[in-house]
Amino acid sequence: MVLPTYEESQNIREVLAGIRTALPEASVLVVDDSSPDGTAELAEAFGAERGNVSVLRRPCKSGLGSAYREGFAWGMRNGFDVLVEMDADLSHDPAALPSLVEGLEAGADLVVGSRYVPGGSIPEWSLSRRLLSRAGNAYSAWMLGLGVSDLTSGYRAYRSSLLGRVDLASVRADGYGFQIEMVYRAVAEGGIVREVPIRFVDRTKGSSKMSGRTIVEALTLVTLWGARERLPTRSRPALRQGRQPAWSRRGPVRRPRSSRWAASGSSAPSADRQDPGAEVQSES
Ligand SMILES: Nc1nc2c(ncn2[C@@H]2O[C@H](COP(=O)(O)OP(=O)(O)OP(=O)(O)O)[C@@H](O)[C@H]2O)c(=O)[nH]1
Ligand SMILES: [Mg+2]
Repeated sequence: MVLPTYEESQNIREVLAGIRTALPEASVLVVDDSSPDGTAELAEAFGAERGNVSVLRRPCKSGLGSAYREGFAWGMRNGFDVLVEMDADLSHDPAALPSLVEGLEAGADLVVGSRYVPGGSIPEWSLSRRLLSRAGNAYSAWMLGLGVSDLTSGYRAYRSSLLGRVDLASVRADGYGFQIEMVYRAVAEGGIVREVPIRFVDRTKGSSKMSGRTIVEALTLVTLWGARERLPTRSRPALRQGRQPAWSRRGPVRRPRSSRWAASGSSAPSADRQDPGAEVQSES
């Protein structure tokens, strides 16, 4: 479990206790950016009492994307087969952890805890906030041809073997963009992505660190990537160059609902297309 923290002193003990209840065997890595409120010390104290908590202290606030990159690299170096990410502000209910891990056991490479599949919910959000999030997700899915309804969710489980194929050091985005980029790259690597429903609640303690800048960054990157997807194959950059399409490795795949091929009226990719395919499944 990788938990990025910045000033989560009011939440960290409760989050760690919830994880311990939901997945008693899980090892937790808290990636803390020298929170002035003593979050790292509280996590270490919890670990001293209950065990199995490590704290990676970074010198200054360096962003969510880089915290996850360092946390995943730590997890892979230490030989973990499954790496889970979640926020440390109690927006993500630790009780949902087993369903994420079960999704991997059922064959997925990435399981996204989704607010937007049947059974998922965000009970407290206003209609306008809901619409903004849905629109951003729908735009990103359409631009990138991904059949995932909650691309910005930060509650996920990855197979390490998938993360090992993604060049983490070159992942550019932070915040919401980081979550979108990771699905995009997972699919580009032929990963099987699945969504399971989660209930997302707003934090009640501490303050949000997300800014409008991360929304602008995410939309800008998605637009650039989507434009690149629409270039002729030979003009595409290294991310997709030279990769054998996933459908030729794995046999037939279900196309993402919003894929370009579906949009262009074709139900299946033709053999000469260079775009990687991916199996994207939802579970209600
Ligand atoms: N290490 C580290 N953690 C961060 C940083 N920014 C945010 N976090 C953590 O990342 C998680 C998500 O951050 P939040 O501020 O809750 O952002 P959010 O959940 O997308 O937005 P809200 O809906 O406003 O809560 C929390 O556990 C934060 O403590 C950072 O720069 N470094
Ligand atoms: Mg939050």
